[in-house]
Amino acid sequence: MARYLVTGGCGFIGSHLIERLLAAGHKVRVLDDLSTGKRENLSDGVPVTVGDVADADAVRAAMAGEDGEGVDGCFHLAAVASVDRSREAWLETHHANLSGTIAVFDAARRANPAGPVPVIYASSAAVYGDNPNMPLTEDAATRPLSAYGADKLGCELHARVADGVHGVPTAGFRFFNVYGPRQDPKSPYSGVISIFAGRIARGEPITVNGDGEQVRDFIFVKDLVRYLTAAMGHPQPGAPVYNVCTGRPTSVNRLAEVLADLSGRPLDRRYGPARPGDIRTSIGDPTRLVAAFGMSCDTPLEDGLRQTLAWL
Ligand code: NAD
Ligand code: UD2
Repeated sequence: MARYLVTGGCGFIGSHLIERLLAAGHKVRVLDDLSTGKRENLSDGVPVTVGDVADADAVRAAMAGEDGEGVDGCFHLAAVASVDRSREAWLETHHANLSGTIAVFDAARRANPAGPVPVIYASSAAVYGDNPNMPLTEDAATRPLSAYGADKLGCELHARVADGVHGVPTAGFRFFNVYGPRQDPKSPYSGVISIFAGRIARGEPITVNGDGEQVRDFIFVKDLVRYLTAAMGHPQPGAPVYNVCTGRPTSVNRLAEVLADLSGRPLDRRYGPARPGDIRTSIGDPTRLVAAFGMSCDTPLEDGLRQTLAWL
């Protein structure tokens, strides 16, 4: 049994991670400002501190725990997870997304008398920006187009400092497009799958941005959280980063058709203007991920979509 702090634990991905940690018998506590996360995403009894991850005192206190028992590691997922929000609220999202990450690394170096504790953190495929070299390997050039992507790249650079200068072991995961139950279908900042699934299930029209032939690499959330827990179990030196992806492309048009088919509803699809700055193609190469962890993101899209629809 280990004790972990999960920042952003009330969110979509955090809540699945916590489910897995609790099932394995670990003790978990959460730091979350509840800006998009919800307590209802977690089972009763998981202690939640409501606070800002960019508040260094709040992070230190959350790592120490109420009884001062400390932690064995931190999963850092708290962030403003929307590219659009990072355009609208540049400085505010920067505080959460980059300063918040530095606050976590900083607290991790003094979290235990025995020494620094590992931090497993969420990066993003957004670090690649418009790099056209598909599928993207971790060595592909990073050229973020958004404040969100720039801050996630900043997290990776500071992870190298955390590791090299302060002895904090880290692992960063460049999530591609994550989907699954508990991704908010009502938020305009949510992922395309939850938005489409919610609207199709309610018999409402969907809007495809642009021609719908843009493609994404969709990963099911339950596949993803296995890597986070595995990385915590085997911290590696050198601040490694890993793509979390399937290597399989799906267009937005195809996604809409499969969702309509699975939910048994007619597809009312309308086409709107392309989203400014939208990336045309995003496909990751999972080779490094599979080599390091010995497992791939293997839930077929249809299965993951069925589970997502069943949750609505
Ligand atoms: P989410 O919005 O459901 O979860 C983020 C959580 O962080 C929420 O509970 C929110 O309340 C909390 N939070 C936000 N700002 C905070 C702050 N300043 N202080 C404390 N808590 C704060 O989003 P998610 O999809 O679960 O994302 C989790 C992580 O994965 C994020 O770091 C995100 O950038 C990253 N990510 C997600 C995707 C995706 O496809 N969903 C893709 C790439 C990366
Ligand atoms: C996702 C992540 C982002 C970042 C990025 C990495 C979400 C919400 N965002 O951004 O955090 O990590 O990947 O590159 O998961 N679309 C429509 N209609 C809609 C909604 C979306 O056509 O109603 C299109 C959208 O224009 C885009 C595609 O669907 O072409 C995917 O959009 P998204 O917002 O789900 O994800 P993305 O790839 O912009």
